[in-house]
Amino acid sequence: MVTGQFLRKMGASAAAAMALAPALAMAQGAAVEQTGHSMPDQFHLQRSVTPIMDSIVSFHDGILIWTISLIVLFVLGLLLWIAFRFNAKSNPKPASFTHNTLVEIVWTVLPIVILIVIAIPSFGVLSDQLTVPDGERKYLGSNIFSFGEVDVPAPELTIKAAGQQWYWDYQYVDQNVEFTSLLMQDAERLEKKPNQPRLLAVDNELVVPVNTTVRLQITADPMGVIHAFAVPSFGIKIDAVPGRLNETWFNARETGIFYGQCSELCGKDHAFMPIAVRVVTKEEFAAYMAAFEGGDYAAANATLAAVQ
Ligand SMILES: [Cu+2]
Repeated sequence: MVTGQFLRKMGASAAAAMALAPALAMAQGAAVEQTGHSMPDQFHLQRSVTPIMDSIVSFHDGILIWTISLIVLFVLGLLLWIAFRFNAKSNPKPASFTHNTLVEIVWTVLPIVILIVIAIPSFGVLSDQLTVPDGERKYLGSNIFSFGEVDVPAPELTIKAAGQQWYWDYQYVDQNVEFTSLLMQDAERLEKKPNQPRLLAVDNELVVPVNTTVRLQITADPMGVIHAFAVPSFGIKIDAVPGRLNETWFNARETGIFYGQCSELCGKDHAFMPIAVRVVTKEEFAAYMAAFEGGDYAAANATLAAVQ
């Protein structure tokens, strides 16, 4: 278990990790079975299906949750201590000093140390997210608090996503074919895709093959505004900036539809430009792409079984 490895490396108590990890796993497993979106009453992050999201989950469950919990408990303890020990009744004669140099140094230096301890592994995750694999670089092992290394193959597919006002355009760059993906309005969704979530279902999903590294280039309409492309299960969140090409990658290990949303407040329909990525088998993808390269997008879509 990656989380366990990480905690051991961090020198944290393995027993404590055991206590929290199953609770998180249970809460997550029960609520989000096989869905690529958040569920009512969901606790914890969305289910991970990529190496990058694994490292984000490890980072969260490993170091962040412990840091946050200990600080909350410590501050709560201080508050209770002050409320009970130093109220007017139990402490009728208040102290008259105003400064304590030692305490001030401690409360300055300690947060700096905590921030550095959090920052170092987070830089590793960030650099993994932003460095497209070349088949040689080891992933999730790029910092001193290693999450456990993963070999990621070089990309076999390049997709460009462009944020528009307010929808996404996608292009398979090497195949030079493109299409537009629009939010599916309720009436149409209830008729064609009744089991897909409201405000996340789109007319044309972005189709990608499973277990394949995909290079993702993100930009926005040059005359438009800034958006952000985010898919929680893939651990992706990257700005879509007019006139600029940002790059990230993913390698999804499960088939299914995984949803995301524009994550940069971009205008009146910001909430209505969802992202739906449909991960299919390699064979299905080959058939899809062959039809699409023939120039017929409707035929390409027809190669895929309808997901309602
Ligand atoms: Cu947007």
